[in-house]
Amino acid sequence: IRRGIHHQSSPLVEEQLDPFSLVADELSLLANRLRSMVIAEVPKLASAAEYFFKLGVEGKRFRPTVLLLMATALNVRLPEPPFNGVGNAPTTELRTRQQCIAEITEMIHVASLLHDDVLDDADTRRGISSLNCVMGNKLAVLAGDFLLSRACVALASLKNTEVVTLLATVVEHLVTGETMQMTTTSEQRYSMDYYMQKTYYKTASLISNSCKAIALLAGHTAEVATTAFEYGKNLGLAFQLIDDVLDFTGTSTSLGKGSLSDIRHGIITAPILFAMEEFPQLRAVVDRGFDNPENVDIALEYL
Ligand code: GRG
Repeated sequence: IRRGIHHQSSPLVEEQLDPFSLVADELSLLANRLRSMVIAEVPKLASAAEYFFKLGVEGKRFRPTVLLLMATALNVRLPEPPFNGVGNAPTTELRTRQQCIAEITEMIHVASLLHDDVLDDADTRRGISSLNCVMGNKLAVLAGDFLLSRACVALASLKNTEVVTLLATVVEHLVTGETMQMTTTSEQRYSMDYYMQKTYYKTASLISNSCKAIALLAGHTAEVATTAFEYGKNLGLAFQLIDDVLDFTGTSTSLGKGSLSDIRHGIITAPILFAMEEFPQLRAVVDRGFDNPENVDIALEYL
């Protein structure tokens, strides 16, 4: 950021600071690889599974970008004395295996989006009609299952049991986070700890565990792998906090889905929890529920 401030007039520097442009070539390779990895035998399933891998509806590719940058950072190791000048260069094979983690992560992510839209009865995703809206709930669920299966096969091909366990556990975490959200009791609803735990499972676990997988594949120590995990965890939590703020401040066009969807579903996120700390009277408004749109407007006044 500091470099950006000093060189604001230089488009070259700005471009170098854009994390997505740093891995642009690999992201287009990933897009092609993903398209070939999600081809299904039965035509209906094939069109459902490829729905969010088509050009223009690929999403931000936040997770693959973080992972490819993490790989870049971790594959270059500081020489340890006595340095013999060889042995530290990252191999193409290593990079390919890390690209595979980025692909698996994106497939798990899209599978979770497909299931999430069914559970929420959402009609928009990534600026277009959700898959459940276009092909129905049943095919959307099956397409998500299919993507998870393809992700498992790709994971197995890495032949690294620790990495398999990490990413298989992420699927459990996604399901756990979603269940926590669905079954929140009135007491848990106002607990910041509960919100953070749910957010770790729902969003941060995928990013943190895949960052750790990148470090393990590069042959780093458990200590470095844990640091990569912590980095991914904090980034994932921050990502969700911003996503929650955007739900209040964004428009349907900027979000690619309806705004105010959390509060309308009665889901209490960080902006409300923080506002409640400052304005305890907000609790009575939240307790009334948000079936009545007027109550949504009253709650928004506090934010
Ligand atoms: C089948 C794996 C699986 C899970 C089932 C439904 C469910 C359990 C989990 C839902 C998890 C979920 C959707 C969490 C929200 C994570 C999140 C912030 C999504 C939005 O990510 P972006 O903004 O989306 O990166 P794009 O579209 O840009 O990829």
